[in-house]
Amino acid sequence: MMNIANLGQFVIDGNEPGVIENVNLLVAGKADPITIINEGLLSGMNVVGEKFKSGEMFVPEVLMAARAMNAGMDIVKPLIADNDMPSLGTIVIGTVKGDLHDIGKNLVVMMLESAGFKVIDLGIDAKVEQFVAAVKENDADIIGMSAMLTTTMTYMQEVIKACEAEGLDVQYLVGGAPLSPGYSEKIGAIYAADASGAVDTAKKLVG
Ligand code: B1M
Repeated sequence: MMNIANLGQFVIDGNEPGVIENVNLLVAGKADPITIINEGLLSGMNVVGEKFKSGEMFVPEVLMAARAMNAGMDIVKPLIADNDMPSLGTIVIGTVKGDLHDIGKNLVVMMLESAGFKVIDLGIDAKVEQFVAAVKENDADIIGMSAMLTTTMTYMQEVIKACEAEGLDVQYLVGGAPLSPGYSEKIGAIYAADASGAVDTAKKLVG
């Protein structure tokens, strides 16, 4: 029978067919779905996060690993009752209004999901009303905003002001090339430089 610990290596290698085959073997062998996720898929993705942070892995490899992990998740998720799914917290995320860049944001989404967060992805060109509605609907802990243009990053402050006006109890995580820690602090948000940093920061925010 397939060893769960070995499954992590298929994720690290971005070997999607390998992940699918071995998750199916584990499921057929009656392995616990939560254990498959935690000790196989997520533990592999954690290694990927560390390697990305230390510069040992690069964006395309991380994307392949995340795709492989998600393929495994797609098999296991239907076997788990919603209440049993491990979740560190809920994050509503989007690339802000006027901005169509989503490669970095998608990477952040994948890493957050891999780390165990429930992520509601508003996609690109996300507007104040969408953020507010999604936070209310999902009782979210964090709003994540991405911007790649100097002309769109200022919109983040509008989202924060609107949420404050609505009295929403939520924290703000921001990132994207034109952002800086100083600017983020000024608008009342926490900055993360990359996808691994976003996961570390999100964990601290809900911890
Ligand atoms: Co655009 N673009 N682009 N572009 N584009 C940049 C950003 C630019 C720096 C290029 C340049 O001029 N050198 C420049 C911005 C200048 C500025 O404002 N300072 C620029 C411009 C000007 C434009 C247009 C205006 C061009 C035009 O039409 N005249 C236009 C704007 C469209 C719009 O958004 N309204 C435009 C369009 C496009 C494409 C559509 C062609 C394409 C986007 C495709 C897509 O995303 N689906 C595109 C691309 C690909 C780029 C570059 C080349 C690459 C961006 C990227 O994907 N990087 C970029 C130049 C560059 O960065 N070298 C450029 C890889 C990605 C993994 O990194 O997005 O930084 P990044 O994400 C990182 C971190 O920033 C961080 O983590 C990620 C992963 O580690 N991060 C977060 C991101 N979001 C986060 C959120 C978090 C935490 C961390 O918490 C929530």
